[in-house]
Amino acid sequence: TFLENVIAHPRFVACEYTTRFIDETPELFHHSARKDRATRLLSFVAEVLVNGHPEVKGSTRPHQEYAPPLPHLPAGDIRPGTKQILAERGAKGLADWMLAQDKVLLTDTTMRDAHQSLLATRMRTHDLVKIAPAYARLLPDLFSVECWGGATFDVAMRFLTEDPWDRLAQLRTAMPNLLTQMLLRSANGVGYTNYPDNVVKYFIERAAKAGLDVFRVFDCLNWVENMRFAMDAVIETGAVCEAAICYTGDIGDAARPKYDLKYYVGLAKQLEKAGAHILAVKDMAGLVRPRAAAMLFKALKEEISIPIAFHTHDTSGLSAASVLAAVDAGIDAVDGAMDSMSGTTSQPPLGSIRAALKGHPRDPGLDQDSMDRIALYWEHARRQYAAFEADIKAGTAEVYLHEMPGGQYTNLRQQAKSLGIEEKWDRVSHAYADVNRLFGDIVKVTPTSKVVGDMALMMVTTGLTAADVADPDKEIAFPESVVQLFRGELGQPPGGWPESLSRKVLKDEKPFTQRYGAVTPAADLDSLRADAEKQVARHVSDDEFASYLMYPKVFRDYAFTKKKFSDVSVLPTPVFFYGMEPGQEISVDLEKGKSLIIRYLATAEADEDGQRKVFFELNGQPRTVKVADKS
Ligand code: 3PY
Ligand code: ZN
Repeated sequence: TFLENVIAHPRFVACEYTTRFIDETPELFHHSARKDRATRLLSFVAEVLVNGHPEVKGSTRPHQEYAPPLPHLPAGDIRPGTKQILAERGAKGLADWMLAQDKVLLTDTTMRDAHQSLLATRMRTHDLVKIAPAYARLLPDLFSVECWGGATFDVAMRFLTEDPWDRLAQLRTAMPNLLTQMLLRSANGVGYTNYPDNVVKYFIERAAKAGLDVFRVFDCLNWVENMRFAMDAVIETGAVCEAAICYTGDIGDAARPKYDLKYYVGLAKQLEKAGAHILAVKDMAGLVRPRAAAMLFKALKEEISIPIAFHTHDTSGLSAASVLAAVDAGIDAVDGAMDSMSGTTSQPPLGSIRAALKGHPRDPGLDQDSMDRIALYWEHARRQYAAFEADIKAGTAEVYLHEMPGGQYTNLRQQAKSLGIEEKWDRVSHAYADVNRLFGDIVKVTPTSKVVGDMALMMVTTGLTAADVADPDKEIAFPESVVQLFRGELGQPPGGWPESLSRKVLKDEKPFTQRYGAVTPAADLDSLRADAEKQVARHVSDDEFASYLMYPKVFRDYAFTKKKFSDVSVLPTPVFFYGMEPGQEISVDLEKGKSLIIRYLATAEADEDGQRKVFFELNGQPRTVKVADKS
C-alpha cells in the first residue's frame, strides 16, 4: 500500500519530486495506516459474522428499526455549570456552594452504575458519548455525571476491547460544563485486590489529569485507615474528594446493633476529619429504608458540616421513598439514573424524583422534558444490550435477606448461569446471607462482595451447608479469595474476623492487621513500565500504563486484540455484537473528518480448509476478508 501511495501521489505522477519526496510527504504513510485500520475493522466484522461475538453467544440480534433517537439540541453557547464552579472556587468552594443551595442537587449514574447494575457493565463508549452533548446542553443544572470507575474500567478492556481513558476523554470533551464523577475502591483502585500505595497514587493522578472531577472513595470494609491514602492523593490533585460510607444492616433494627446509627455517625466524623469535601452514604444494596433515611440524614446533617450525598439501589422497589425522605431530612445531593435505565438493581428514577419534587421547597429545577427525551434515548440504547439483561422484573424484599450490591447481583446471576446452577438461584442468595453471617456480618461491596459471592457459589455447587463451613473438623478447600480475606489483605472489619473460622481458613498462618499499603513495598514503576512495553511490544502511554498497573493480563490481551482489529469502539453496537445484515451499509467515523462507508454483501460457504470468504464494499470498492470458521 505504501508503494501504491507513492505511485498514485500527484507529485510523483507529475514528476515533481526530489530525493526528499518520501521525507517530505508524510501522508504516504498516513494513508496506508488508515487503510490498514479499515482492513482490520473489516476483519473484525467478518470474524463476528462467521463465528459470532463470544459475549452474546446464543442470543439473537435484538430487533431494531432505527438508531437510538437523539434529542434536538439548542444552538449557541453551552451554559456554565458545576464544572465552572469547581474551576473558579476549588473543591472546598464547590462544597460551600453546595451547602448554600436550597435545591437538592442531582447526580446521574446512567453512564456508570446503572448499566453496571442492569447490563453487566456492557454499555459501550459509542452509546455513552452520543448522548453526552445532550446532558451538557439540556441539563446544565445537573450536579454531576457518574461515568467512570467501578467495574466499567476492566469491563471496557476485557469484554469491549475499549480504552477506558479514551472513553473519559470523549465524555470530558462532550460535557465541558458538568462534573465527571467516578467510583474508586480506595486501595483496590478500580480492581479487586490491594495495590501498593504508589500505584494507587499514580492511578489517581492520571484520572485527575484526564479530567475526572469527583472521586467517590470507599473502602470495602469501611476501614478508614484504608481510605486515608486514597483520599489524600485525591485532595492533592485539586479534585473533589467525596468519601463514602458503605451502608449495611439496618439502623432501625435494634436486634442487629453492629451497624447502628452511632456507627455511621462515628464514621462520618472520621471522614470529615480526614479531609473529605463531601460525604456520601453509599447504599450499594439498597438497604436504607425510608424511616432509616430520615433518621440517618437528620443525624448526619446535625453532626457534620460538609455536604452529604445519598446513593442507593432500587432492588427493593422502595428506594425512591428513601430518597424523598433524605431530601426532607436536608440531604444536599442524591443519585438517580435516567428513568429507562432505573429501577430494580439500578438507581431510582431521576426523572420521577424530579417530578415528585416539583413545587417542593427543594425542587431540583431540571427541565423535565429534556430528562424525558434523554431517557427515551437510553430506552432505545438499552435494547441493543438485551443479551445482558438479567431476568428481574420487579422489586423484591429478598434483598434485605441477602444484602447483595446491585452492581454484583446481575454478575452473580450470570456466573450462576455459567456454572449451570441458575435454577438454584434462591439457594445461592440464601448461601450468600449465610456466608455473611459466618464471616461475622461484614460490609459487602466490591471486592468483599465478590469474596462472599465466590464462597456462596462454591457452597451451592459442592452442596456444603453453613454448618459444614463452621464445623472445625470438616475439611474444606476454601476459595483463594476467602483465604486472602481472612489473611487481612482486604483490610479489617469492625470487631475483627471471627476467630474459629479464621483458624479454619488460615490453618497455622498468622493474619496481618496493618494496612496492606503500609507493609507493601512501593512498586518499581520504571521496571513495570518496561515490562508492559515488552509484553505488548510497543510504547505504552502514561494512561495505558495505569491500566496495566491495575490489570496486567487484561491490558495485555486488550492491546493484542486492539492491534489485530484496531479501535472497534467506533462500530455501532449492533454491528459490534452481531455483525451486519446482507445489503446493510454503515458509516463509521474513524476520527473527525475521516469516515468509512462499509457495506456487507455476503458470506460464502467454507472451503475445504474451513475458511470462509466474507464480501464487503469499502467506500464503494469491493473487499474480501477470509475468516476461519470455528464452528
Ligand atoms: C463497584 O465497586 O463497582 C461498585 O459499584 C460497588 O458498589
Ligand atoms: Zn451503586
